[in-house]
Order: sequence, then C-alpha cells, then structure tokens
Amino acid sequence: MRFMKKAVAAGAILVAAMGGAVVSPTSASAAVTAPPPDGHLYAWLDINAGEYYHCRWVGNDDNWTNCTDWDGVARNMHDRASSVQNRGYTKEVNLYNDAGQRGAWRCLSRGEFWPDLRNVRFNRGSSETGYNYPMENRISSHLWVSSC
Ligand SMILES: [Ca+2]
Repeated sequence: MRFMKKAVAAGAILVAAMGGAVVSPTSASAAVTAPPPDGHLYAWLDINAGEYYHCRWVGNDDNWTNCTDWDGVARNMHDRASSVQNRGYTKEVNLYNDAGQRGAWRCLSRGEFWPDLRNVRFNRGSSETGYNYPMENRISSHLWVSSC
C-alpha cells in the first residue's frame, strides 16, 4: 500500500513536470499516466526519472554496462538504475539481477512505470541470485517478452 501511494504521488509530480494531464489512478498498475509509447525501455540513474542520466533500449541487452541515452551518448546503467519504464509498443520486459538474463527477475508490463526501485523487489526465480531483493541498483540485463 505504501508503495502504491508513493508511486501515485511520484507519478503525478512527474506528469505535471512534463506538462501532461494527471489522470486519476484506478489501480496500482494504472497509477501513472505514461508518455506515449516510443518502442523503448527506459532506465534512470535516480528515482522518479528525475535525473537526466538514463539509458533506453529498443532490443534486448545482456549487459547494461554499455548503453546509450536518447542523444546516443554512451552510459553505464549496470547495477545503477533507480527507476524504469516500459514505453514499448507491444511487449513486456523482464529485468534481471545479473548480466546475461540470469539471476532473479521481475516483469515490467507495457506502459508501466516504477518510479522508485527501492520499493520493488525481484519476484521471479525463487532459487536465483537476488530473489526478493529490492531492485534499485541491481538490474543488469533485460529481455523483451510476449507476456508477463
Ligand atoms: Ca541509482
């Protein structure tokens, strides 16, 4: 419950900052009004997407050490992301604790924004490294999937 409230508040601030309309949430997964899909997964260095430093991807990446932002500037997001958003057109995305799509993971649905990864835990792969750990500063790779 605490996470939902924080997510709603953070989302409202983010949307307001972006000049968009704030829509009342009807559920936890719809708590944030997402920007239009652009086919990318986004990860930011800080919570609430509040830091310019970010990476975005169209395809899969088995190691977030080398990634690029929207200007094509090389970045390193390995074990550093604090907020993520799926702006893909059709797919969900698995976010993994380890490089090579290994370790515990969690699936980020299409259109979903997790503004504070301190409050989100890896919830898949119960026997894998990182299971049930907060995801902040732990994500190392991702894989687009058809469904969560
Ligand atoms: Ca971080």
